[in-house]
Amino acid sequence: MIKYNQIESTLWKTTEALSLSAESIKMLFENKIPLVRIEKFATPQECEALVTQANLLGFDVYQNVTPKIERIGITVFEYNNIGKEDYFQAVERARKEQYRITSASFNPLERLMATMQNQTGRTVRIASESSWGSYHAGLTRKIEEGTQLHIDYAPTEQLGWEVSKVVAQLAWNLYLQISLNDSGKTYIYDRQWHPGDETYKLDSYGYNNAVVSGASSLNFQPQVGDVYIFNTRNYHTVEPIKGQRVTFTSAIGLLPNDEIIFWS
Ligand SMILES: O=C(O)CCC(=O)C(=O)O
Ligand SMILES: [Fe+2]
Repeated sequence: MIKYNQIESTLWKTTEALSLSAESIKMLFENKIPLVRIEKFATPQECEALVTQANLLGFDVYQNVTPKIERIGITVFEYNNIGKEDYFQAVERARKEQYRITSASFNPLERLMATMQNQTGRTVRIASESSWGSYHAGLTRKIEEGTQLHIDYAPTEQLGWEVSKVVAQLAWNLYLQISLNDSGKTYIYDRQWHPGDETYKLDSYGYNNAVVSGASSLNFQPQVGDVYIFNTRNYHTVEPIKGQRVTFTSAIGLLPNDEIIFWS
């Protein structure tokens, strides 16, 4: 029986990134490993074409988030305050915007979902709700000033949304444009969120560093074209970069019936 609610630190059996397989994804959901990496998921040309289109379309900034994070696409995180109805009304427009970016190159979301389906043999689909329809999945995102220490975990953050039924949550990021100068690394801690942690919460999403004191961590410097997948119930942070840092990303959740869902 898989235990998703273990909260002890030092659960990881390795500090290496593993390649994508049914087994590595299972271990990532269980927080037994820190990272899955798909090398050369996309070519430099494919990534560059996505960035060119995204820049033509223009990025919006995340609401209520400091330091600044820019994105194209909509997030349940931001619509928590605005309302679920508005989120589902915005889905179609977000999908059209995404098509304008991906039609000039390729659709990273479709490629990743197909890869996951092939590797895991599980049902892989976009999250949906019977009364509202499909969620949006896939952001083009710029994190250049870094993030606060945070988690992304629908069972605590998206109460009242169907995605809150997931029993484990990951994020995948395809790195589209990265200035390689030893900055902009992603740090992941071997410490998962649990309810008592809310006393460490600082604002809309950041947590005090004390919450990870004593926990082991790892960091990685992404390369253009690579996908990294990690468990976002684990505290994580992105350091500021000197230059550009653009990704294509979404959340991945595991439902109790073993289906894998994607949303943003
Ligand atoms: O950009 C990254 O490396 C990770 C960003 C992040 O916090 C996430 O994908 O949940
Ligand atoms: Fe995150």
